This record gives sequence, C-alpha cells and structure tokens, in this order.
Amino acid sequence: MPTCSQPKCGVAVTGACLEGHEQPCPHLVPDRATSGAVPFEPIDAATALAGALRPYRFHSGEKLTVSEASRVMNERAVRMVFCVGAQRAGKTTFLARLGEVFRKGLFRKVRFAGSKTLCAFERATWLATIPSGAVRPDTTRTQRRENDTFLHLRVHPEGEPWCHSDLLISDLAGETFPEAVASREFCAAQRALVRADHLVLFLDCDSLVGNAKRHSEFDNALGFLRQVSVVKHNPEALHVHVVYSRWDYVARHPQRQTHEDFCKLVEGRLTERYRNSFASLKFWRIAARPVELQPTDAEIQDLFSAWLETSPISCEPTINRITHPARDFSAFGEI
Ligand SMILES: Nc1nc2c(ncn2[C@@H]2O[C@H](COP(=O)(O)OP(=O)(O)O)[C@@H](O)[C@H]2O)c(=O)[nH]1
Ligand SMILES: [Mg+2]
Repeated sequence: MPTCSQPKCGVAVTGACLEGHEQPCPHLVPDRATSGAVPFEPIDAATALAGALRPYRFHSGEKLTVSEASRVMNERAVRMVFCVGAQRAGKTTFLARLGEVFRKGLFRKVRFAGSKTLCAFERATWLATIPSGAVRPDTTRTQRRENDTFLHLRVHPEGEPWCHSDLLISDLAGETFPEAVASREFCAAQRALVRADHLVLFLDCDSLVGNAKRHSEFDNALGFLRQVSVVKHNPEALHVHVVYSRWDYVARHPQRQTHEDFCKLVEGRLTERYRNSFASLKFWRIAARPVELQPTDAEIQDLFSAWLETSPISCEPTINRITHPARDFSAFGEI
C-alpha cells in the first residue's frame, strides 16, 4: 500500500486521498515492496530446505555428555585430561581455580578463547563467592552421575589468536575413587580414562600430614596407577601428573619438613615403580584455595601449560563419523 508524504493524509489506511485526487497524487510515496526499491534475492528452494534442515547445536553451558564430547572430538583435535583422587582432595576447586584464572586474565602465556561449559565452571566456583551466602568458601560435592562428563576449554597462546587448542577435562567423583582403585572393570568403563592424554592424580595433603591416613593415601595412588597401566591400551602415551593437593596443609604445618620429606619419599617410590610405564611422570604442589595463603597460581599455570605441550590426537577422520560407537567414543575409529 502506498503512503502519503502529507502528515494528515490517511490514504495508507483508508485509501482516501486527503486532497481528493483521483489520478495518482503527487504526494504519494510508492510502496517499497512493489516498487522494486529493495529487490528480493530469489531463493533456490533446495538451498532453503538444506539450510532449514541443518541442525545448529546450542549448549546448555553445563558439563558435556559423552556424546557431546564425542562430537567435539570428531570436529577437532582435543587433549583429554582426567582428574582423579579421594573425596575432598580439592579436584573440583582446582578446576574452578583454572576457570577463575582465565576469567581474570591472570594466565601469563595462554589466553581464554571460549568454553562450551561456562555454567559448569561458574557452578564449581559459586560456593566460594560472597553472593552465594556460604559462611566460608566451599565446593559442591561432585556426584557419581557426573563421571564421564566433561568441562571444555579453548585457549590460544598469547599473541597467536588463530592458534586454538581445545581441552576436555573430566573429574571422577571422589566417592567412586575406592571403586576405581579396587576394580579393573570400573576403570575400564571410565571412557574419560580410556581416552585420556593426561592423568592428574590428586594426593590430599590433609591426609598426608596425618599418621592415620597417609599410608592409605599413598597405597591408593599406587593401586590406581597399577589399574591404569593395565586398562589403558597405550599407557606409554599417557602423561601422569601427581598433584600434592591442598598443599597449604603441608606448608603451614609445624612439622613441615617431616611432611615434605614424606612427599619426597612418595615421589621416589612412584618414580621407581612407574617411570617406564608412562610417557612422563611429574609432581606438582598445588593449593587452589589455601587457608591464609595465596593460591599457587604459578604452579597451576605450569601444570596447565604441560597439558598443552603435548600434541593432541589428530582428528583427521578417514572414515565417516560413527553415530553410535560401542567402543571408541571419539567416534571415528573403532565401532
Ligand atoms: N585448605 C585448603 N582447602 C581447600 C583447597 N582446595 C580446596 N579446598 C577445600 O577442600 C574442600 C574439598 O574440595 P573439593 O574441590 O570439593 O574436593 P573434591 O572432592 O576433590 O572435588 C572444599 O571445602 C574446598 O574449599 C586448598 O588448596 N587448601
Ligand atoms: Mg569434586
């Protein structure tokens, strides 16, 4: 419908000209849709249909499921990190701290380039924030059903924004760690472990400084590494990082030296036993949320950088993606 340049004319609504012109009125403004002022692109029906049918996946922001992680791995090369240790060893807090360090731009050499799981990172940090109302910083307990779910991080080296690296990080619920130590079948069923490039084994310093728990903490580490060396198809490609977590329990202990010596002893025993079983075996001292001290951010960054130093498994698919693989959840290898 044409409109009129005269403000009081109702021709666009009623069709009646204000000045009574029967011929086309000189004040009329042509209808843009019919005048050809903005031409429409003719749309090929096949293209339109293909565009409409192509799925676009939105993520909830929560941890990725196995099939979502599988899709990410199918699209690009990914490093898989598997964190394991006793309940309350500080695994989730460590991951929350990683997210915080990135969010605050504190990382020295690496920059944040995206994450499909920002809500999950926020959730891990929430009870340490003032708005949460928690009396003191805490972390919600990781549930058993969260096993084989994944945090996602995409980063790039400082000054090289085109050079992306993707990481998927899984955190075994501490309540299931005793099962992992005791049962080979349980370990073999953890897809994050079977696919992992990096294993981060947490030894809780709160347990290491106590006579009652220190030996079982060490035995569990030995036992778990034994299971890993059996269930991994290629343990010699796995990088193992042993983290003395909640390190402030050692650092502010009156007998600090005694406990540091015990950690050295553990280090020696594990190295002697597993040096040749894995691609590498390194030890870290980390306090992600220490009492009265600063988080060991430098050590946390070094551990993260060590994950990036290894090459990711290439995802160049030689065959079509297998939508329901039974064995290989990266979905482009075995069925
Ligand atoms: N003293 C101390 N406490 C910590 C540290 N990291 C985490 N925590 C606390 O230890 C508790 C258990 O941590 P969490 O990350 O849930 O352990 P997870 O069960 O291994 O995931 C929480 O109350 C944390 O606030 C640390 O470096 N030092
Ligand atoms: Mg946890």
